[in-house]
Amino acid sequence: MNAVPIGTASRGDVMEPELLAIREDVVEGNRSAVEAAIRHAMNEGLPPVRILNDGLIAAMTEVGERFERQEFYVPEMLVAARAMRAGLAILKPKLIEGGIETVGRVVLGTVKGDLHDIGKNLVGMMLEGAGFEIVDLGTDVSPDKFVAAVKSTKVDILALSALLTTTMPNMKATIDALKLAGGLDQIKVIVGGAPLTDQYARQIGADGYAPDASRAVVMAKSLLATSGR
Ligand code: B1M
Repeated sequence: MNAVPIGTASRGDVMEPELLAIREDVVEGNRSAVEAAIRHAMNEGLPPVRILNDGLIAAMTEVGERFERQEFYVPEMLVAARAMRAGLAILKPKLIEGGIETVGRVVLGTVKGDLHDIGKNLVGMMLEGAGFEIVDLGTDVSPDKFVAAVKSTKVDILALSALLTTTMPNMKATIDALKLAGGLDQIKVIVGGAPLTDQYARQIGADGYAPDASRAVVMAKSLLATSGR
C-alpha cells in the first residue's frame, strides 16, 4: 500500500492519501468521486473501519465545523451527507461481513423532529454486522410509532438516535411512552447521538448510552447478557 505521509490522523498515525481523498470528496459533496475513492481505498487494502472512521466520519466532522464557522450552509451539509451515504453504501457489505446468527432484534430510529440518519444508519449496520436483526423505522419517529413497533413483534432492544439538542427531549418522551404502554419492561433502551452524554442517558431512564456505532454494539451485547439472553 502506498502510505505517503501527507497528513496525520487524529491518533497521530500517518494518514494515507486514499483517506485524505475521501475526506476532500465528501466535504466537496462530490458523490461520484467519493464512490471511486472508496473503491480505490478498498482495493488498496485499507481496513473498512479506517475508511469509515478516518475517511467518511472525519469528513462529516469537518463539514460540521465549517457549518459552525458559517463557511457551509444547509445545502452544502446536505450534498456532503449524500456523498457520504453513497460511500457508505459501498462500504456496508464489508462492515457487516461476518454477521451470521441473529443474536437479538433491535428496533432503531431517529426521534421525532430529527432528520439526521447517517449515524443511526451506521449504528444499524454495525449491529447487523454483530448479528442483530434490525427493524429501522427511519427518521422523525414519534413515541407512538416506536411503541407500536415494539408491541407488534418480539423486540430485545429499542435504539434511539438524536443529533439535535432540541430533539433530545423526544428520547425521554419515547421512554416515557414505552413505560406508559406497560408490559414492555424487558426491552432495553439504548440512546446515542452527538449531543448526548452518559449522564443525560441515565437521567432520562435509558438502559445504556453509546458514543459511537461500535460501542453501541458492545452496549447492546452487554445489555442482552445481563438480561439473561
Ligand atoms: Co444538521 N446539525 N441540521 N444536518 N448536521 C448538526 C447535528 C450540527 C451539530 C451542525 C453544527 O451546528 N455544527 C447542528 C446541531 C446543533 C445542536 O443541536 N447541537 C445541526 C443543525 C443545527 C441542523 C439544522 C437545524 C440546520 C438548519 O436547518 N438550520 C437542521 C435540522 C433538521 C432536522 O433534523 N429537523 C439540520 C439538517 C441537516 C441536513 C439535513 C442538512 C444533514 C443531515 C442529512 C442526513 O442525516 N441524512 C445535516 C448534517 C449532515 C449535519 C452534520 C454536518 C453531520 C451529521 C452526521 O451525519 N455526522 C452535523 C455536524 C456534526 O455532527 N459534525 C449536523 C456523521 C455521523 C456518522 O455522526 O450522526 O454523530 P453522528 O453519529 C455517530 C454518533 O453520534 C453515534 O454513532 C454514530 C457513528 O459513530 N450515534 C449513536 C448516533 N446515533 C446513535 C445511536 C446509538 C448509539 C450511537 O444508540 C442507539
